[in-house]
Amino acid sequence: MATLKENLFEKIQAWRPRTTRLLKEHGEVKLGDVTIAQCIGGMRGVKCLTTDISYLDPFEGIRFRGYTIPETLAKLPKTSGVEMPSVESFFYLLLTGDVPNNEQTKLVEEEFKKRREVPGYVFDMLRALPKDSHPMAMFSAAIVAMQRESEFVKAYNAGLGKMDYWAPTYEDALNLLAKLPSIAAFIYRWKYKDGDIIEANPKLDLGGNFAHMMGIDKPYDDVARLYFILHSDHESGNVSAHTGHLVASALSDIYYAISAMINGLAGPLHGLANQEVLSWIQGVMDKMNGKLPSEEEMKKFVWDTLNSGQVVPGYGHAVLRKTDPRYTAQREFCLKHLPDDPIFKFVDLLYNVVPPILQEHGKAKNPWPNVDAQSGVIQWYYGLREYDFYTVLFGVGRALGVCANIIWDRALGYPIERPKSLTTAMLEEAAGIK
Ligand code: HAX
Repeated sequence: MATLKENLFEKIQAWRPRTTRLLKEHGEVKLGDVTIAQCIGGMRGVKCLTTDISYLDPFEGIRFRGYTIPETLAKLPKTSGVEMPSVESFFYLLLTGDVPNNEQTKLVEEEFKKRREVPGYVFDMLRALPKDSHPMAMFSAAIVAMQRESEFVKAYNAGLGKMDYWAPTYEDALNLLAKLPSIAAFIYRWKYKDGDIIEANPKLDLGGNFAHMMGIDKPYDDVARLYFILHSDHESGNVSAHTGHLVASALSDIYYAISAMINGLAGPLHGLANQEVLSWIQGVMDKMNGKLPSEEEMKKFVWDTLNSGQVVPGYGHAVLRKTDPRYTAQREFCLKHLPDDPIFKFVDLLYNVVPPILQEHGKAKNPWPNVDAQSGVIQWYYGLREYDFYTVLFGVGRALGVCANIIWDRALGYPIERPKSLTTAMLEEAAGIK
């Protein structure tokens, strides 16, 4: 049977002529114009990136390799006794575009298992950091510390040709992805559990092993699988995916690129919003002495946040214009496993209260909840209450999508990214006001 890398290479060879043809024969075709508002306003809606790993429709939400979230969860193979597909089967889909059978899933499982050992110096380095460092800073540092392991750098320095860049990038990506769960779990147990580290269990899949190393019982293995899958990719323009792609476009290796990706994810407007949501909820709960507020009381808390000039975390999105299906998938999980949980009730009450308020407030283009509004409640329920760790979980998931993207960037020979900037005076001149 062919290896994962051989299967991928077959896909790459079949894909390359499509990109070449578009560039050579249709490179001048226009996809849109850029307005001053887009130039000043964070390039919102400018069509200037290509990815085939996922696509985000404003109203439908994310599709991974053409499949919606419910389709993805239904189509991927599952082992008996678990509710969610394995992360390994999902990564096969992201990387190759094919829904794997059990044998193909095994190929990824074996790749991850043989690459799982984390170099000892990474743990030494983490132990040397102040314990009050943010877990995202620890995670980013651990990843970049492994840069010396890069196969891409070795091959590049030895004179590798451009068409082959993808191959050592694939090695780096798999080497890194296989290690991220152990590093994340180490950070958690080191920082919050007195350094009581739980060794990996090589018999388990990535999600199961992560739950084991975190020291959290079933069904947290399924929570981990669902969480990593849902957070993996959201096309290429969001801060984390774009940062990973941008840094890798300079031919910086995967370790530099994914460490940078983590740094972008750590912002409160992006991945850190899941931490912010829980912290916001806890703040309200403290004020209510643990009691669930009435709808009227909740409205007042939301308005107080807005009136103090802050955003309501977990609501709004730069692209989406409806409830995030990643929110819905997690909500369904909550309805099944923790319907009576007080924080879930709280989150559900917010779902009723916040959108009309944001509409009345009149600023946010999307008043609906995003992925981060729902994800913390599940973690909290299963005992992971140190909410500044939540974005690390997001990072483990997001790395799956960004690594798959970077491998394909290299396979298709995407160049260094370099958009053009203008001065304010130039914009004024274009507007005819100068
Ligand atoms: N609460 C209050 N105001 C909001 C808001 C919210 N949830 N969402 C947007 N707005 C405001 C913006 O701050 C902006 O105000 P100004 O004109 O004063 O600058 C205005 O509405 C227009 O913003 P927008 O065009 O609707 O949204 P953007 O594309 O600029 O930003 C954000 C998208 C996700 C950053 C934004 O909605 C936000 O800050 N949400 C809260 C934080 C959050 O949940 N982030 C996670 C998003 C999902 C994600 O990436 N996860 O990782």
